[in-house]
Amino acid sequence: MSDPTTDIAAIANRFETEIGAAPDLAALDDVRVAALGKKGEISMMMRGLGKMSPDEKKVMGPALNGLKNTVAAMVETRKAALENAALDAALASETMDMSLPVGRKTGTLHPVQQVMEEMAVIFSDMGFSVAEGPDIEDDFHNFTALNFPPGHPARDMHDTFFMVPDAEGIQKVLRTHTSPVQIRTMMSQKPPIRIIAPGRTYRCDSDQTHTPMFHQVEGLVIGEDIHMGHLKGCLMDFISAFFENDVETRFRPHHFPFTEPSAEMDVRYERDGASIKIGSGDEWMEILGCGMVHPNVLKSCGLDPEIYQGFAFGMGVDRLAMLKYGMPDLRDMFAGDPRWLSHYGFGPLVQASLESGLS
Ligand code: 2U9
Repeated sequence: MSDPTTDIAAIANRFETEIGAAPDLAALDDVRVAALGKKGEISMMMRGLGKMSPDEKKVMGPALNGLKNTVAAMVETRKAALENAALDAALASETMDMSLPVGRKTGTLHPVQQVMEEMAVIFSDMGFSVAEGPDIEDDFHNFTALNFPPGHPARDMHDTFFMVPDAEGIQKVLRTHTSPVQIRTMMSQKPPIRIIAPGRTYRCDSDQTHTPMFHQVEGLVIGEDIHMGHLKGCLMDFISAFFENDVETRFRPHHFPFTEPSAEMDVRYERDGASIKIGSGDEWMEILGCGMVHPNVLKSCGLDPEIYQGFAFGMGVDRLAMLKYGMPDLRDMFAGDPRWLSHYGFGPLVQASLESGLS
């Protein structure tokens, strides 16, 4: 009778050859099942241990266990090699030459981004710089410093998103306007100040004309001799430059907590079929809010209202983008549909400028 351990070595050799020859993962798995599966050759041999004499078991038990472990290890090694080879092949066939010129499908600049850049170009030309601040604000910068005293009803009108209070019980908010940026600027910079603050703002409001996240551009000018005439001239010039057209405007008294006096600016417009023409016509449309900075706001920022005055304004970018570029529905703006973006988006490599045209 032949030595059973010699047979085991022969079986190990045979499986080694089959495993090494398996051309892919599926073929390798067939070999594994044939050896180690429930009815595989090695599993069946191990089942036979029960019928052996104690002496035979002593020899064959460890030998068969060794065979099982050796074949399992060979399968794992071959599997890793086949997986690596598959990855190498995929990497070789899917290479991308990053130095090639961009193809037909480039991304586009969102109209809101385009409009914010156009505004920055117009205001830079008037000597403004761009200021930014955090989207998550504290109560002082978003409300108190802007002359919204605690408990004031105007706070409720802002439909504020409140954050979960932190360990010290301080509750921050998602800024409801970009005005806290101007507060931060006044507290850290000495006048004269001439800034615009573009950015995202948030209010818990969602319907046909409101999205919970929207964009504003606000502006602030502070000096020692700033008056309402500066405000009117600046905003009239801005609107004509923005609509690339002479635009007739009017100012109506209004109320904001942070400005006194306050006004809203309307522009003339007319309907031309389904589209709207801004600049002339028989109808008026509200386009922005503005006013002289309230003395309480100046005081909150450590400025003496007897020495300094200024004007401020705020406008909704999303609505201005719709008016200028004719998008019919506000909600499509932030749906992320690539067809909408390729239709209304702007070339990412074209910079808005007053010389070459804004849009
Ligand atoms: C400081 C002082 C005053 C910013 C202003 C408005 C008027 C205004 C709205 C326009 C459309 C918001 O997006 S909208 O709903 N804004 O009407 N904003 S004055 O006044 C400030 C800001 C900061 C320190």
